[in-house]
Amino acid sequence: ILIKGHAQNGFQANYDESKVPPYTLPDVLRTTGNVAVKSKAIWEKVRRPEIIKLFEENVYGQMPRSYGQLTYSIKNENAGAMGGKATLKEVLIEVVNNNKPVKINLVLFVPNKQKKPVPVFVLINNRGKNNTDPTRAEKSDFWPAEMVIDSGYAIAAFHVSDLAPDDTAKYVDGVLQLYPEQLTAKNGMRAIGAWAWGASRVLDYFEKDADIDAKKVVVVGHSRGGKASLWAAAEDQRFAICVTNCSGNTGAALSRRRFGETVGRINTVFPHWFTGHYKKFNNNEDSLPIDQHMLIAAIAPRPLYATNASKDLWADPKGTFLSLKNAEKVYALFGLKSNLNSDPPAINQPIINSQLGYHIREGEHNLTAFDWSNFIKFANAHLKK
Ligand code: GTR
Repeated sequence: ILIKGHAQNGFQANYDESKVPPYTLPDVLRTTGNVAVKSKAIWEKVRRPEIIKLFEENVYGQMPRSYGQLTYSIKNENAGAMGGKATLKEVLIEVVNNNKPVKINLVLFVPNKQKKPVPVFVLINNRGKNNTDPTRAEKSDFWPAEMVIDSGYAIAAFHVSDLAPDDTAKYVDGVLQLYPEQLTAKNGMRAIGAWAWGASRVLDYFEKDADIDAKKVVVVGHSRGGKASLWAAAEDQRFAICVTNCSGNTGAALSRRRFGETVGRINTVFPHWFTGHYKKFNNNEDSLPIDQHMLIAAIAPRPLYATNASKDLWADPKGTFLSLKNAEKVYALFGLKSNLNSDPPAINQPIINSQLGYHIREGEHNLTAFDWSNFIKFANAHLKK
């Protein structure tokens, strides 16, 4: 089967459930020192930090802990945007380190009717910049800003190229200039790490914007952006909710299933996304010290919403659902229930009232108005209680 939109480069993907090899997931509730994790305290003090470290070391790379300076300026403000429904702010966020700047261009709409501060959705935009057109001359379901504003939320977006261009050679022209030691280190961050780091800098800005409730930031990403939204929420516990849309391999899907995209394929076609050490696991998934259910678990107890699309087997819908299922026991340590059944829900039947939410949408690999309408419902269910 050739899944549309994804060049196969001679790579043979498995789409046959009966050919998924037998595998054993690392136990999310057992420390590397072989101690069973039975309390929230041990989870938070020992196991969660251990898991974050394993992902840094083996998958996404180190996250720089500090930076020299963060400043911002409002480049454009329009209180009469969207026919008076919203205030547009175009914000330039600038971070300087090692005497080098990185500039993040944030587009932000804040609803005018709502009492401030308001919760916000922020999209890590990995597609065309026209998807987040501040003039609204162009509108796109990839970022349906009017719908989000009408629901009483602010909506923001930044483009990944501001942090690290999505290109095997040019990815170094961004954040990595600020942290040259990351580039030489085998466990240094690469493009996906840089995008996630950028999401945290946007959150730093939200903390300074009186219109925004920085304790209610929903980080959203699609596909490669969804890998970054997961990593951002895992690394930075200030994010209130994580949304990962069709994130697939090295996103929300289990690597050991080797269904659709695999670690070897992703590292070959996108060598600039993950840390150098990750290449050791090409065709060697069983020796990974983690699997992606542990990334979901690292986000606990915060609500997480994952999605797939029925025609996007490349992103392994079943493997995504199983990641969530295998993270449930960590949420349970916090006394939080997930209302996922043992099998994935039917197509277009979202599971919203659950700490771990999920839907599989009819259609192709994409981020659509249907997806967003459910992110809003999920945020309503979790942020308004
Ligand atoms: C594909 C890649 C996926 C996913 C996707 C996208 O080519 O194999 O991992 O990131 O691109 O971002 O749409």
